[in-house]
Amino acid sequence: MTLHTRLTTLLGIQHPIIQGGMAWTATARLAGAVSNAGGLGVIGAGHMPTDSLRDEIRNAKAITSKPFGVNLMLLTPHIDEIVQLVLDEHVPVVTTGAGNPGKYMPALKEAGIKVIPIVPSVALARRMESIGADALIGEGMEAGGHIGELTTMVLTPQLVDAVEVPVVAAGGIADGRGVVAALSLGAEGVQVGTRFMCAEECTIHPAVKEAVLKAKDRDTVVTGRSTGHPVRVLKNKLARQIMELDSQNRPEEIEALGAGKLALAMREGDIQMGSLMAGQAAAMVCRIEPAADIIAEMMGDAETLLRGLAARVGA
Ligand code: TUI
Repeated sequence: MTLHTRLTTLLGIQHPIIQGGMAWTATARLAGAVSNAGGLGVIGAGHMPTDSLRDEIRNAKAITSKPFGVNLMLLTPHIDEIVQLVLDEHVPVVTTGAGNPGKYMPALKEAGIKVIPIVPSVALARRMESIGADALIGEGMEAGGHIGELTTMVLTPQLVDAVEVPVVAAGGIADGRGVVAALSLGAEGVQVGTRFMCAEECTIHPAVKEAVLKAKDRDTVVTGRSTGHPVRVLKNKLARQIMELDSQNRPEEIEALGAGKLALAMREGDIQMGSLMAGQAAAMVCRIEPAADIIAEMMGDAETLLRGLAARVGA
């Protein structure tokens, strides 16, 4: 059995799993592996220079002939140039994060690109659907990185009730149980970030993978609320310094202290002074393994669980 939803049909993928487009983390190697395994691999553009992203997109095309996506991080200053690049490169799917992609929607749609905005609220979801979003990712605050206020458990069903397009649940989903829970809430797919940080093909520094593997249930914290851009990270020295500045309401100093710290973690492996963006599901990640194994296990367990539930109610 495979799970088909409107999302798998829309994207031409085998399994309803989108890999989170994590900045400095989701490179072509991970995205290509996820797409080859039947999910949707996504390159995280983050603050990447345009030339580097072009190379990454071409690498992904060399690794996989299947659909893949690019996540546009809308706070990046050269976002106009990045949008032009994904248009020029005919990237099949775009997800967007950290803002409202409205300005870019007409050009992306015109080019035949499937656009899937990540939204933290019902109001933004409705707006995105009205301007042509093909699907929506509702991201709960269990997720890592920049987050909204609502949990996946309450955001997902409200989005499903508010819009017609397929809804993808994100935040806190790392195994087959999460997939079934998301489907039960009406989602037609899941986005998984943190678990893919520990995929073999994920190119982040091994010290960060170790930190994710070690993480327990209460090891993430939300920092930077005073800046208006709250970010969930694994607790470390940097997180404690930012929390202290948050408590003193000194947002400018947080912005200055945070600059470049995601790359410091993911590329250099500085797990004390780097920004270890990861979701609460870090505590559920137990091993480093190929992306294909992550997808096969999640979908296999989801299917077994669905059958078990059906048997329990005598269906
Ligand atoms: O975008 C993410 N996660 C991210 S982006 C990122 S890079 C960054 N680093 C420091 C500060 C800020 C960003 C790290 N992690 N997830 C998707 C997501 N999008 N979560 C929340 C949102 C969101 C928030 C507000 C989407 C739209 C939005 O709209 C506000 C508006 O303009 O209406």
